Order: sequence, then structure tokens, then C-alpha cells
Amino acid sequence: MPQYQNIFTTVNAVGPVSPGVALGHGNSPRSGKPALSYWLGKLGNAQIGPIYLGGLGLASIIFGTLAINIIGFNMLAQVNWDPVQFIRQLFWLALEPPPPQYGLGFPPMNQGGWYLLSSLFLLMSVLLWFARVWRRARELGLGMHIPYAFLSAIWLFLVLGLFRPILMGSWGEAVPYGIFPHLDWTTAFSLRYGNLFYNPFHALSIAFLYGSVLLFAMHGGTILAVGRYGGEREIEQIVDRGTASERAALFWRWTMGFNASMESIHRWAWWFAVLTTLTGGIGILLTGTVVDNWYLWAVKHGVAPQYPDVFPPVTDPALQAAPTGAKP
Ligand code: 07D
Repeated sequence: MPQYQNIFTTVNAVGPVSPGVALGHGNSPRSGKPALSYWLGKLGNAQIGPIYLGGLGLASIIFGTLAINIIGFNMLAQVNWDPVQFIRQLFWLALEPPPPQYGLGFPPMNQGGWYLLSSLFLLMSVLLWFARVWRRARELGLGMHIPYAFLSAIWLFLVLGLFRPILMGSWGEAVPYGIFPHLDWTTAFSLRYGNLFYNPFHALSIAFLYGSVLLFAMHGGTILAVGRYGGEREIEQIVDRGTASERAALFWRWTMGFNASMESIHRWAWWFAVLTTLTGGIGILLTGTVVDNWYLWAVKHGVAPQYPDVFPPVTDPALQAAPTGAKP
């Protein structure tokens, strides 16, 4: 007997297009004529538009475009304005922060000046987008859950690019813009501070990140599995007996002995996601400011064992003077 399975067979709800609820005084008009798309309906909602751009949205996009253009044109200059090389080398190209000797001062443009300017624009773009999210939530009479969650991500973004560099006294501490270069920065950061795996806040951040993924899979799977009983109408089923919601809850109570409710699962998900970047930011802020080597920190606090003395002592080659006659 064919079964209703909704991993591939999606519900494509099509109806009259709607501009959305009326907005109060002081709001901008929405842009774009709403339309229906069959293929978008396969992915999400079939209606596309109208979009609310508004002053904050427009300003955010302008600053974001400026930031990306500064980054892109600096990369293009590095390959002699050759568009073919730009594409070929894109993953390796970078706009680097200023070298450490400039501290928190403003360096010449081609020694990090462009980096600082693009960072300022990027920061303005992100903050304006945050203000837009806040305002839209207010105007629609929502709770502030989405802006607060966004704030947690912005916290990590600010720690990496602003708070920690200021505490360390150098813009050179900030993360370069570039695909492989920012990955290299991440590895170098971990190695410089004695392996970030020993940073308990990095560990917490990973636990929340993986936990978010697990919760998302469990919740997504559960709702799809009870879709045949109308499970996607989650909230209205909370108090109803004999509904999809009750079966979903029973599944977890039978398999694990405990279950979330249709309401609490969303609070778990929100907290796990928010705590990923919240704990992450704490971990990065402490690195180099309070703790210089996370492995030694872990040994000191009985978290990690000391490496056994099986090899004769060695001196860090970086601390030795270069041999005479050595070529640079
Ligand atoms: C980055 C911040 C919010 C972003 C915002 C976006 C734009 C536009 C456009 C520039 C994501 C603003 C910007 C919209 C940009 C343009 C054009 C959120 C961000 C608001 N780690 N690690 C984490 C794991 C290792 C290292 C977090 C796993 C090694 C460093 C996370 C492993 C080393 C940092 C995590 C692993 C290392 C992290 C990130 C495994 C060397 C951080 C959470 C299995 C590689 C960051 C405390 C997040 C952090 C971070 C996971 C290994 C280094 C949990 C699974 C040992 C330096 N790592 N990591 O949500 O918070 O990021 O650390 O090996 O800074 Mg790690």
C-alpha cells in the first residue's frame, strides 16, 4: 500500500497571493509584486515577495556592498586586475589586517587601511541589519527571540574582529577576509594558543553546535514522521489527546523515557543555537588575554595529562638564533 512519505513529496500550498498584514504609521511601502512559483513551492513557500526593504535594509545593503567591493577590488589588484587569475586564485586571495607594528593605529591603505575600512562598513552593515530585524519583529508584534539570537552571533563576530583585537592592542589580531586565508588563520590561532581543543569554551561551543544539529534532525524527523496526522500544526496540538503531537511525544518517551513538548523543543533549539556563539565568544575573548596556552592551562587544572618525558629536552627552534650564513 502506498504510504504518505513527505521527504520528497512536499505539500505545495497554492492560493491567492497575499501582501501580508497591514503595517502601521512610519513604515515604508513593501516592494515587488507578489507572485507564485511552483518550484519555490517545492522548496518552501510558493509565494515570492513582496519584500520589506525600508531605510535600514537599504542602508545595510549599501554598506555590505561597499565592504564586499573593497575586499574584491583589493583581491583583484593583487592579481594585476586579471579577471581570469582572480577566478583561478580566488580561494587563496585575501585582504589581510594590518601588520602588528601599527597596533591600534590607522595604517597606510595598502597595509591594512583598506582592511579596516571594509571592516567598518561590514560592521555597520551587520548592525543595521540587526536593527532591521529588531524593527520588523516589533512591527509584526513578535517576541524578540530572533533579534536576540542574532545578537549572539554578532557577539562572536565582534569578539573576533573588534573586542579581542582592542584588548590585545593590535588590529593585526583580526581575522583576514578570504576563503583559505581565514581557515589558515583559524588553525594558526589554535596552534599559537596551545590547541583550542583544550579551551573549555570551544568545547562547550562544539557541544552546542553538534547539539543544535542533533535537535534539528530529531525535531525535523519527528514532525515529518507525524505529518500524515497533521503534525506540522504543532502548537495547536500541544494539549490535544490522540493527535500527531501525542504520537510524536510517545515515540520519544518510549525510546528515551523522556520527551520534549511541542513548545519546549523550540526553546531547546533556540538555547542550543544561541549558546554556540555565546560560549564561543567567551572562549575567543579569553584567548591571549587571560590564557596564553590552553594545553598548559588544561594540565594545570588536571584536565589533560602532561606528556611523558620520553624524549630528551628540546629547545623551541623559533627561539634559537639563526645560524651564521643562513639564507633568509
Ligand atoms: C563566525 C560569527 C557570527 C557571524 C556573523 C556574520 C557577514 C558577512 C561577508 C566578509 C559561526 C557576519 C558577517 C554576514 C560576511 C564577507 C564578505 C559564527 C560566526 C554575525 N572546531 N575554532 C568554533 C569546531 C578546531 C577555532 C566554533 C569543530 C581546531 C577558532 C565551533 C572542530 C582549530 C574558532 C567550532 C573544531 C579551531 C573556532 C564556531 C573539530 C583549528 C572560533 C561557532 C571537530 C582549525 C570559533 C571558541 C559558530 C569559536 C570556533 C567547531 C576544531 C579553531 C563550535 C566541530 C582545533 C579560532 N569552532 N577549531 O557558530 O567560537 O561559528 O571558538 O575539529 O573563533 Mg573550532
